[in-house]
Amino acid sequence: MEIRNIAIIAHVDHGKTTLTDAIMTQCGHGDDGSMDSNALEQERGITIYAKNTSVVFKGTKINIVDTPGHADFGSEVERILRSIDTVLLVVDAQEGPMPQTRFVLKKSLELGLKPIVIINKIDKPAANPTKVHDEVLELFMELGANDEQLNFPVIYAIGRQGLAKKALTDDSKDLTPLLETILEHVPPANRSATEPLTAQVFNLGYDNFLGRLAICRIYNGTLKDGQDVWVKEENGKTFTGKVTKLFTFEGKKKVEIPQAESGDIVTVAGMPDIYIGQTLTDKEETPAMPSIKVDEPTISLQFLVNNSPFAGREGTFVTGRQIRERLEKELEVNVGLKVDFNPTILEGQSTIEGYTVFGRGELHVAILIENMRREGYELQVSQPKVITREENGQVLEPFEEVIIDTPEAYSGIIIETLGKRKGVMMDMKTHGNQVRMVFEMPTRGLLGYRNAFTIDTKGEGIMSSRVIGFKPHAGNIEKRQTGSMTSMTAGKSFGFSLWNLQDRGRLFITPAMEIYEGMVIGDTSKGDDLDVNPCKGKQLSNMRSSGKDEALTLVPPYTLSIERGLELMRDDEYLEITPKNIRLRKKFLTELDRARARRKDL
Ligand SMILES: Nc1nc2c(ncn2[C@@H]2O[C@H](COP(=O)(O)OP(=O)(O)OP(=O)(O)O)[C@@H](O)[C@H]2O)c(=O)[nH]1
Ligand SMILES: [Mg+2]
Repeated sequence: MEIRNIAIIAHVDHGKTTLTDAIMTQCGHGDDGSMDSNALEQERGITIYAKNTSVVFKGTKINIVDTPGHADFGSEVERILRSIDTVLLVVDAQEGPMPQTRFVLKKSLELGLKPIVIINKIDKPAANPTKVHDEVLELFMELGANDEQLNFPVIYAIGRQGLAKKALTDDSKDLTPLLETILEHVPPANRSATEPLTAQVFNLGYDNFLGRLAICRIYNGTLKDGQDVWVKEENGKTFTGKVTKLFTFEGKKKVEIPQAESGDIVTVAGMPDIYIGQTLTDKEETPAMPSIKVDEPTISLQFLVNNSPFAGREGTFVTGRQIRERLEKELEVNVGLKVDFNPTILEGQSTIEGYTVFGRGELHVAILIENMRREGYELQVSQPKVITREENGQVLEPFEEVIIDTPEAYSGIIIETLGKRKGVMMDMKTHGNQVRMVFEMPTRGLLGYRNAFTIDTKGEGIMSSRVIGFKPHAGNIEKRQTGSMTSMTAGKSFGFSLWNLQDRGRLFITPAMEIYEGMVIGDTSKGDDLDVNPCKGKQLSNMRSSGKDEALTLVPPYTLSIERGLELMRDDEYLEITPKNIRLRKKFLTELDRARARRKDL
């Protein structure tokens, strides 16, 4: 059977997974379920992990990799591009090219791939496929596409209805025009099974029984179950291993096979130390393929053993060793992640065991923490910091391109706020009463801004960003104008005291919650740190006469999630995460210790 290998790439939410699911359904794999199979993916409606599937259309096998569109998971996409022959670039017919569209297209063009462009969601009321087509063409030119690449085929689609067409005026009832274009346009994978074996690992998986799995593209020769292989790296490192199981994809399912030939994408078990970029060969002299480079992390934070007064109450895995082992396991599959296992972090008089974790953004790290807490881990983390670098005596920091679509009425406040956060406006276009603004700003200025953005635009604004590189440090940034409301007592929170406190700011807690001294229960609108008592009951004497007890209406709390916590937290705070709760706390729990620490800082 002939084979075609493709990846589907786009900006977040432009419809990759919906389209991949529709392809699977129309090729007889509807029972496999959505490509977004992970629990967190389903809850959030985004793809987090790149995944393979395989369908047969008109007697040809099409291997497809569905990739995540969120910029934090860009490292997933980069290496996938090395394993396929063509990309389907999906672009929303209303939004047009967005930051991640540019990033994934740039990487594809650099690798010499010739994309197929899919202008998707043409059913949207404000869709403008013709204009978006022009914008995509412009983007190709801007990114230096060669003539062959510029001559890309275009498909118009409604992924959600499983429809694709070659011209907007065509009638269509399914995805056949897209699948046909794939067969015509994507070069058949090399099927020469006789040459010496060369296969490269581009993704990792894990199986409780089989251990680490390597997902490889076979470039030459034949790979067999039970075969002894050399595993090689470009830098010369070589070791031997044995294939103990070999799988091919049928739909999303892995199916065991005795052997696979060049051109195919397979999953290999049996080598616990195998890693992305390594080459499998059957002859010692066969050279390794060029390694796969992944972009560097941009933020770092500490993962610490929980030492709050509630430590160990709610988690199953709480020790430093357990956290360490979990992080080591994560490193096996999470390519954008790095960890410094230097084990202790000093905090005042005491030491807390912990490690420094480096990630590609707040969401990247938040997903890891969320997974850990669901597995029963308990820990606390420090405020995420941007990673800086020194070059020729100059400090550099990561910068991002930010695209904002918002009703015009909110553009003023956004320009003002981003200006304070060192954002520089690069472009501004108005369509009707909508504005699209493009900014360049340090990642540091963006940290903690998403939440304010939602509030400033009353939920109507859309913001997306991606790292464009390291640039000279932009100087000091004045951030949150709010302060923390910290409990000065331990006990159970009382509705009455919360009712009194809610005028001073926004509360994170509800009545009848267990509180400890030093726990941050809200933020203050005035901007000062405030020590409060949320556990104070009402004096019984005034209660009866007033008769207004039922009238104590509490504003719904601003419940902390991991992402909200990471955004809100300040340098002198930790975010405590357990399977049951997320709490914000001061590093120093008593006011006296905080005062001491402040004095030391001066
Ligand atoms: N109007 C319209 N909406 C669509 C269409 N295709 C997908 N959507 C919606 O767009 C949203 C995002 O779809 P996904 O398929 O998850 O997008 P994605 O590109 O895989 O997103 P990430 O993997 O997170 O980058 C969902 O709410 C879909 O229902 C379409 O053809 N028309
Ligand atoms: Mg997706």
